[in-house]
Amino acid sequence: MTSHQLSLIAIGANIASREGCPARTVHAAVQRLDADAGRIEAVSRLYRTPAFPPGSGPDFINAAAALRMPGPPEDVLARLHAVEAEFGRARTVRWGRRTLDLDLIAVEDSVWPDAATFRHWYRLDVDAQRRQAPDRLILPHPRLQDRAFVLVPLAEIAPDWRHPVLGRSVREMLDALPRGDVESVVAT
Ligand code: PH2
Ligand code: MG
Ligand code: MG
Repeated sequence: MTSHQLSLIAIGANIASREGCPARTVHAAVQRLDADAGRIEAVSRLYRTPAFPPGSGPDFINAAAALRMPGPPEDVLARLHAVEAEFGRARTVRWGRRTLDLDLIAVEDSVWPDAATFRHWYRLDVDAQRRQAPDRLILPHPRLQDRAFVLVPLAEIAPDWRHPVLGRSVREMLDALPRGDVESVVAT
């Protein structure tokens, strides 16, 4: 009996870290996650993507990874935050520039902390999304289905993962996005 669950991670960077350019940072971060308690089971290619919201900064390098790790989702998140800190991430401006962003997208079919909390954040309209951010972990990530820079890399490593609340696979969520969004995500 094992409690090691598979987590889906979205990786992003748009300014240099001590490792160097964003692409080097992303590679180095994956190596760091594949250590100690965790094992990386899959990594996507790297993609160049325009910053969201438009005009908010330099292009990002985005990727996705599957990490198998023991413990509850909060332990996985703590590990991601520790690796972000190692790469010099300062958590200041939301949607700002960052040396490394590791977002926990999903842990198998967990809905965390519960379905009502997930639905509250999922239903938030775009204006409210700019003003409010959850101060706790919500799974799946409430904006996963909106973001080509998350879904395109994820579709490479987990196309058949199915959203436990929305009932749609990664491939289906990607197919529902505007074509322009998807085409703006370019493999490097
Ligand atoms: N992450 C953000 C804000 N904007 N834009 C792109 N293209 N890629 C990201 O990973 C990203 C972003 C906040 O985490
Ligand atoms: Mg992010
Ligand atoms: Mg983040």
